[in-house]
Amino acid sequence: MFQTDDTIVAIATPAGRGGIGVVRVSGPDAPRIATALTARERFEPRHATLVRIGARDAHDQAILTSFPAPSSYTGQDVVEISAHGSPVLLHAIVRGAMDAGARLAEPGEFTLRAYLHGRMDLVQAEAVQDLVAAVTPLQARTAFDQLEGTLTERIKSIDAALFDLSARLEASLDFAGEGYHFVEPERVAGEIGSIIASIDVLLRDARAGRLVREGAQVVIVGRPNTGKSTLFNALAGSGRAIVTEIPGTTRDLLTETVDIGGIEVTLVDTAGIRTEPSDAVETEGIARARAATQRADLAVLVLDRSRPLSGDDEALLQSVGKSAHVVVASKADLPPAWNDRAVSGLPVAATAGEGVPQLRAAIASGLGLVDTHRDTPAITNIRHVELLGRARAALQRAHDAAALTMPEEFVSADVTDARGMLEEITGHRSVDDTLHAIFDRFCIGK
Ligand SMILES: Nc1nc2c(ncn2[C@@H]2O[C@H](COP(=O)(O)OP(=O)(O)O)[C@@H](O)[C@H]2O)c(=O)[nH]1
Ligand SMILES: [Mg+2]
Repeated sequence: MFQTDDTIVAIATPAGRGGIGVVRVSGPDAPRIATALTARERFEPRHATLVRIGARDAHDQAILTSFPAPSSYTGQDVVEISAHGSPVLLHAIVRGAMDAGARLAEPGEFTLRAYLHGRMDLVQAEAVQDLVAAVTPLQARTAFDQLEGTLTERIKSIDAALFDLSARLEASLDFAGEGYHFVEPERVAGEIGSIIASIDVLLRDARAGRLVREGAQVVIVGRPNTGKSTLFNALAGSGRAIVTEIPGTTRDLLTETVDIGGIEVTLVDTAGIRTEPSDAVETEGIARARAATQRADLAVLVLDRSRPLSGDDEALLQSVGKSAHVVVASKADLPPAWNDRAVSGLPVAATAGEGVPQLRAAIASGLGLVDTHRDTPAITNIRHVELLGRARAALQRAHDAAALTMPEEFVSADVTDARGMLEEITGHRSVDDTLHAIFDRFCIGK
C-alpha cells in the first residue's frame, strides 16, 4: 500500500515567490530526470553543480545536487534543484520532471520513504513534522532533540532490558522440565519494577511535553473596562485589540499566538462580563467569553484595582477558581481602591508594561511548565505517551504475576506485549492507519 519503487517530485519550499525555490525528486528515475532537465550526463555526488535548466518552455540557471542512494534523505536516489523562487518556473520544473517519468509526491511522502527505508524511525519522522510546525524556539529545540534520537535512545534502552529479560524467561520455559531457571523467580518482579521506574521517569515529562508540543489556550476575562484588551496587546506585543474608555468595546473573541515561556499560547481576548449587557451583541459576546473560558487551559482574570470590587468580580473569582487561573490586579499605576487583603492579584500596569514579565512567568507556571528552558521534555507526543502507558500497564501485570511466582509463561506474555507497544512507538512494528494518520498531516515536499 505504500509504494516506494516509483519516482516522486514536489516543490519543497513554501508556495509563493521567494529568493530560492527548491524542487525535490526521489526514486530510481531521479538521475535520469536530472539529465532530462539539464542535458547533462553525470553529477558529482553531493556537490552543488551550476546547471542550465530547460523544462517545458521555462529556462533558468539553477544549482543541482545529486544524492545517490543510500546516502540521501529518503535512502533513494535524490536530486534537489535550487532555482530562482518563481512559482511559474518551479511548476515548469515539476512538470518537466513528470514528463520524464516522475509523479507528484503526496504530503510527507519524502519523510515516509525515509522511514520505510530505515533512514529514521517513526519518532524521528514525527519530530521532522514538529520541527517544521514549531512556533516557539523551545518547540523547535524539543523537536530537534527528538530528531537527534534522544527519545529513540531511551526507548531502545528500555526495550533492550525487556529483550534480555524475555530471553531468559523463554530459556527457562524451554528447560522447565529440568527445573532449571535462567532467571531467579524471586528477582523477576524486582527487575520488572526497575524497568517500570524508568518508564515512569519518561512519563513524568509527558505533561510538560504535551504542553510544549501542542501549546495552550489562555483566555483573558473580567468585567468591562478593566484593561483586558490593553493586557492582551501588551502580551501579544501588538495593537491588535481596540482599547477605549467605553465599557463593552470588545464584543467578539480575538485571538493571537504568542510565545509564553516557550509555550505556543493562543491568547484570547473577550468581551467584558457583566450582569446587565447593553444590547444583544454584547449578550452574545458575553456568552462567547464564558464558552472560551470553559475551553481554555488557563484563565487570566483581570480585576481593576483602581475601582472597588463588585458582585460581578466576585462571581468571576468564584467561577475561574474552579480551574487553572491567574488573577491580575490591573491599572496598578493608579491609586488602589482595594488591597491584597481583599483579593490577592498580581499587580500589572499594562499601559506602562509594568508587571507584564511577571504575568508571563505566572501564566507559564500556572500552565504547569517548570524550568523547561534548561531541559527539553523527552516525550511530547500523545501517541507516544499512550503507548508508553500501555507498555507500563502490561509490565505491571507481568510484575504482579512474577510477585505471585506464577508460571513464567504468564510473565513472559506480558513482557512481550510491552515490547510490542515500544516497537509501535518507534515504528519497528507499525500499522498502516498509524502511518496515514502521521504522514497525511505533513506538507507536500517534506
Ligand atoms: N491607568 C491605566 N489605564 C489603563 C490600564 N490598562 C487599561 N487602561 C485604560 O482602561 C480603559 C479600558 O481599557 P481596555 O483595555 O479597553 O479594557 P477592556 O474593556 O477590559 O478590554 C482604557 O481607557 C485604557 O486606556 C493601565 O494599566 N493603567
Ligand atoms: Mg476589551
